[in-house]
Amino acid sequence: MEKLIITAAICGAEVTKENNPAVPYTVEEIAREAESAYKAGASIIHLHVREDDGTPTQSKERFKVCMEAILERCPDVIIQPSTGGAVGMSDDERLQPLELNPEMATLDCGTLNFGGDEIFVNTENTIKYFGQRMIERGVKPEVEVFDKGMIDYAIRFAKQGYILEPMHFDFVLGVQMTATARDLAFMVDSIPAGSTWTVAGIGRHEFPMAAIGIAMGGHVRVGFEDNVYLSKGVLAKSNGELVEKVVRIAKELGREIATPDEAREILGLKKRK
Ligand code: KMH
Ligand code: ZN
Repeated sequence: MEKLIITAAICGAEVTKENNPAVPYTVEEIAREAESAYKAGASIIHLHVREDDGTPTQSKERFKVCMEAILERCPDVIIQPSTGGAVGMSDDERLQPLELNPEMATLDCGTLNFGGDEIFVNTENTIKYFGQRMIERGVKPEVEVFDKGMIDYAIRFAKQGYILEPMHFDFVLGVQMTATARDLAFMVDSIPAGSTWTVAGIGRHEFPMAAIGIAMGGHVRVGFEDNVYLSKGVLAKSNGELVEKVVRIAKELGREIATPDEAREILGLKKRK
């Protein structure tokens, strides 16, 4: 089987220090959490950034400082900024980190309920606009899908030239859709041949989905954005602890861990100078 790419979603936009005091806000905290995940075996950092008080921001300047701080500690890691940002942000606000020419960025392929009255809006025009901007800048999208209909959107938009193939999908399970082995198998079966995929199980689904994903030959995302617990009732002390647990599961199942350069090879990324 291919080596395992571990993505660490270290920060997110919704989780707070009240959920887990180790959730990073400041530049120093974000760099610390990225380094802990990288040293444990993560080759991709999925990045949201915050103001020092925890307010989510898509500011290009804040991303720049955070990305530089991460690369100082993890020189070869792949940084994948979010273009999802936080619920309620405008398209252009969300797209700011693309101006820094990252190797990858997320491309959310549909609108969904996000708890309470919150709706995470991604209209057809938003998806096309984001896809086009990523093509222009040579940024590989991580096609983020929260249900099977979003895969169908991605396939349609790829046919129309808004997303380049082969696509790399991230199945985020346990938000809109349930997170079972059957769900994951259905998602994997629904993507075009030649695509790559990662699974991100939310909350208590994080490690069961990781284990199934590893056994199926896919890739895995963990991190505070998705889950703050190492096991039931035990808060993780760092993102690194969550990545270490995935590495232990992978070793038991005979999957080797991909370095950032091996992840680039698998995903067809060109390393930025
Ligand atoms: N924070 C969510 C509203 C992404 O990173 O692209 C969007 C999100 C998805 O987290
Ligand atoms: Zn995110």
